[in-house]
Amino acid sequence: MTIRFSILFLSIFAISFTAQSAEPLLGEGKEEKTDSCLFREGEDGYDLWLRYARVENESLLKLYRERLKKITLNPSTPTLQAVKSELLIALDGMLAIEPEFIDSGYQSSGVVIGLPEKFPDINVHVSKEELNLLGNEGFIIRETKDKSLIVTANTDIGLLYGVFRLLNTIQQEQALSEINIIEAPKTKIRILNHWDNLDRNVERGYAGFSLWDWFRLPDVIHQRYIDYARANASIGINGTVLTNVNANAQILTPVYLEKVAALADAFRPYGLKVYLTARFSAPIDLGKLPVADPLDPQVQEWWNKKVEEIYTYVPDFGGFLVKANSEGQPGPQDYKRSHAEGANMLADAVAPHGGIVMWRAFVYDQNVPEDRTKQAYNEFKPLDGVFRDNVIVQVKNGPLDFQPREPFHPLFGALEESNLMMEFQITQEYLGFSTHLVYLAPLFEECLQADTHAKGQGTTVAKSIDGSLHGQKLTGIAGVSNIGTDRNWTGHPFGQANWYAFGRMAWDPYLASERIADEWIKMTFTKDPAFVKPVTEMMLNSREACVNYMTPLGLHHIMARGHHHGPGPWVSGGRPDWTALYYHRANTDSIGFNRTSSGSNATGQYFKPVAEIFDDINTCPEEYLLWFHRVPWDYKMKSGNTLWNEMALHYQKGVEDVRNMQKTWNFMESFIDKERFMYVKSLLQIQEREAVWWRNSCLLYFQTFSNMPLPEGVEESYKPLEFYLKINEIYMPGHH
Ligand code: BDP
Repeated sequence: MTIRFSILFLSIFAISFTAQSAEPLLGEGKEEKTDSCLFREGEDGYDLWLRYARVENESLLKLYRERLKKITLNPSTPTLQAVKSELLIALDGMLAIEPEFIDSGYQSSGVVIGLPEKFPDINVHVSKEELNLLGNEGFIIRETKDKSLIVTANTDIGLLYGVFRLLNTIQQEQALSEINIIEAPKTKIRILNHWDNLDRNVERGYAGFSLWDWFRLPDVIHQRYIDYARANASIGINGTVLTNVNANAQILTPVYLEKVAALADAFRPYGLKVYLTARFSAPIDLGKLPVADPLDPQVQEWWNKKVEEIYTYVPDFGGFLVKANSEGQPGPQDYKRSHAEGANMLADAVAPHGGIVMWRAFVYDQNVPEDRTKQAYNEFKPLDGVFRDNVIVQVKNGPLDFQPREPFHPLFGALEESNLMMEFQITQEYLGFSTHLVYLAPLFEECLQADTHAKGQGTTVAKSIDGSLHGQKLTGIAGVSNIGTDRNWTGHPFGQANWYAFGRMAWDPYLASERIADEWIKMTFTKDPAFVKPVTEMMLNSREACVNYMTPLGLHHIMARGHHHGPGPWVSGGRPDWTALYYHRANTDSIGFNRTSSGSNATGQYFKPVAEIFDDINTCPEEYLLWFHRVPWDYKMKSGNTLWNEMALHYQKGVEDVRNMQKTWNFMESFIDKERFMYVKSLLQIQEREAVWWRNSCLLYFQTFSNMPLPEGVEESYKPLEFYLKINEIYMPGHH
């Protein structure tokens, strides 16, 4: 099987370059095929949600086989060749058939995949209005009156997305009769941000090294690049930023651009555009100019030329992602220019080529005497409306930094005249790295469904980023990737669910976490309800478990210094806004950061009534209590417990929830392959141990302030605080 698919895949790319298959393909692993099921003894997780396991329902299998044995599809472009090879893999796996492909002609009762302009008969079944709704990436899957199944779109990429959706429907064993799906993505840019360095270390990467084998590029095109593009296309991700936001200007030199071009060629059939990070000082670093001042004509000229050069390598280059004047990165403020002046200068360089600039709002400075969580809003709100049309401001979901729980960022809803996109972190820098099972969709959903009240009730964050609130034309969602060279891509098998969920929610920010988990489990493990139901529940609860054992009740930024692995509520000294003390401010009376109108007034950055709700300790949701309020240890919580007891009980609950996850998982052994079962089981052991580590460290430490005993039901630590304080810094991935 492997060899046959190699040939197929490679034929797609033979047009533009010579490809070599250096790594095994999807579908590896010991397989034992029977007619009705595909049982895999050892699965290493490489196949992701594209395992294409055999359909188990006999009657559906028959219907599918009948339906898909003949497919009209003219593979006249690299994208349509990709469609064809995907169908061959998928239908071999799911139905054990090799369909007959017909280049032209409309067949009633068969399957037709094509653009209406190529297959005029499709127009009988699809209206112009419907096609208008689809834009460049949407699709229609429809069973027509004459019982043919059509997949149509305005572009080849739309067809590819449509076919992936069709395959997804079969993977979930849903009926095709009367199927009628019309879908278009709700955001334009759905993009992964790789924080990958040129030496292949991945900043905050916990799944091995960078996928991009710069040393062997452009000659060697690993099969993994293509499988990466397939996986992204299958969930509608249409862009990838190859390099770290803490940027290295070398990526903009010809030696690297040639390599970037090879990746772009490999990804192009799958609709995946390549973007790069731009180091703001590149005109100095590479161009030997004395300054990088955005208003200096020489600097503008340098970027114009550089961009022109990039487009000679990558004609459909997407544009730049920029981190400027943040955490030591150079930027326009080095020359007393604003973020808008910096962004617009780059935007003018890429505009003639159709490129965009994603300018990050993650800016803060220890020299600014202001609550760090307020600084981005203070910088960017006054610049609203000043950015060029091809600039999009990229805002992290919360105002601090990807914590297990944060309130939504006050810039959502507040930027009315500038394009605005979301940045989520898929890699679990603050949620247990790739050893903790934490399903992030509930975190994404909580933020997307938060009500900004920017234009009254119901103006959710989702509406502020899909353009429906303020009518922005350029919209998007970025996710900091959790992918690396680990055989299973994400380190933790359940980390794959976070990549999957990110893509699904970028396509449709209104999707529910539960539905996404259900889809993912069925495609990744098994459709057996006795597995799907408990594992869905386990996943849905896992993020709250993590919040509980790490940062309950609005605590934040109490992780270890530098590598951020494990607890560090005692971290002090050095730059204050990188310590834990700056954020929890515990003393013998109270704990928490007063961000109300009597404190830093961060609450004032929100619209009413959100501002008032957060401002008042009686109405502030308890999950954000210590984020916004300074609270005495004996404060009475809604449950009747004191704050101290409540905090301790939350920590305990986090640990117990992980133990329950272990119990759930132990029952799952008979449903799936041994390899993934055992691997997840071992990882859950680590998670339990580290949940206890977090609980004990935080409670022992905070107890030195509260001076209160642990309430009943909370386990005492066997080890003293000194033990935890002394846990040595050991090498941690993602940090160096
Ligand atoms: C922080 C990470 C740091 C990133 C930064 C960013 O610790 O490595 O460079 O975010 O988003 O959370 O730029």
